[in-house]
Amino acid sequence: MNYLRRPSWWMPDSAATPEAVYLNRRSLMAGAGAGLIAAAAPSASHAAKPEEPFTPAPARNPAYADAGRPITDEALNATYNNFYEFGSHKRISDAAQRLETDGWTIAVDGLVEKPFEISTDDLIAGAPLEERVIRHRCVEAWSMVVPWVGFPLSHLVSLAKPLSGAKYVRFETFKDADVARGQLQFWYPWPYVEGVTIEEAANELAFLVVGAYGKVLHKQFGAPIRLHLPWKYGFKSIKSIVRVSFVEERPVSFWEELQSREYGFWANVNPEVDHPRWSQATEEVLGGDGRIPTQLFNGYGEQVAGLYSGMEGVGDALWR
Ligand SMILES: Nc1nc2c(c(=O)[nH]1)N[C@H]1C(S)=C(S)[C@@H](COP(=O)(O)O)O[C@H]1N2
Ligand SMILES: [Mo]
Repeated sequence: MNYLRRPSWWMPDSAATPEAVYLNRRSLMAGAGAGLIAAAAPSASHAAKPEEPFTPAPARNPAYADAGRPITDEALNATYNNFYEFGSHKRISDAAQRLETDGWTIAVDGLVEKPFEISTDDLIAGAPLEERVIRHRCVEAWSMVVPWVGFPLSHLVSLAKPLSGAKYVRFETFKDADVARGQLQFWYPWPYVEGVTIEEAANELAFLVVGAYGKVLHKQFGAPIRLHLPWKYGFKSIKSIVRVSFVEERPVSFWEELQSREYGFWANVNPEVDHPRWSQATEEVLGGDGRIPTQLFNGYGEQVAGLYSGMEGVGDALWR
């Protein structure tokens, strides 16, 4: 089990520092950059509302400063979304404004030392925040590049202190059909569920997103907190998370439950394994001018290929 291991570029060491000192040092560092007095620096996005500026602005991680293509236009991205809770089409951004993120909490439970509930405000205030410019590849064969603000999922895993029997991490989205009218579509298996292995959760690319484009996360992007797994098809990147469970059995995700032949558990991006109904060889860049070749693991093989060594026997399931 190596989920406490930090990537080589890791700087803060909260484990070796009392939490208060650690938090203070973060404000100090951020404040110094902006020419502010540390004590006057606001705590990270405390009680901030979606689309307000993210203050203090987390530093861009130099390892993920350039996605090799331009950042997708914010206005375009913010009006082209998959969020079936608000409708089974791309124009859900208005409907998603019904989402209320004040007082949002996440339950952390299952095979952990001690289950707990934490507000997203507290979680964010204690997290090693950074910005990453990252590629996203939807299983529908379109893609985008987003400057996400967030922190590695491994931070939440270490807070959770999973027991040795925990093999998978299961994520769940809110369920409230009064807010999310798409949830009246009873043939979908609400709530939206996703999952990863504990090893995938420890990978430096597995990211919990709480902001985008320098702002507190837009509602349509899955406020106040969503996952992003850039080497997997977009449906794995579950939005508006309310529960994170550490479990022994492999979770069955929303799309797998609906159509397991088309949407599997692994869903790693691979241009050579087609979706049963369309090719995955190329992708349409959102706001771009035409199709480009799709890359194995969406171009993030260096970070994640090792997770799947020796898994050839899994066959196409690894790729859809
Ligand atoms: N809860 C929830 N999460 C979700 C979805 C959804 O419908 N509901 N759609 C997924 C899909 S298919 C994609 S491509 C991305 C889209 O994220 P975006 O709208 O920020 O581009 O969110 C993923 N997360
Ligand atoms: Mo998607």
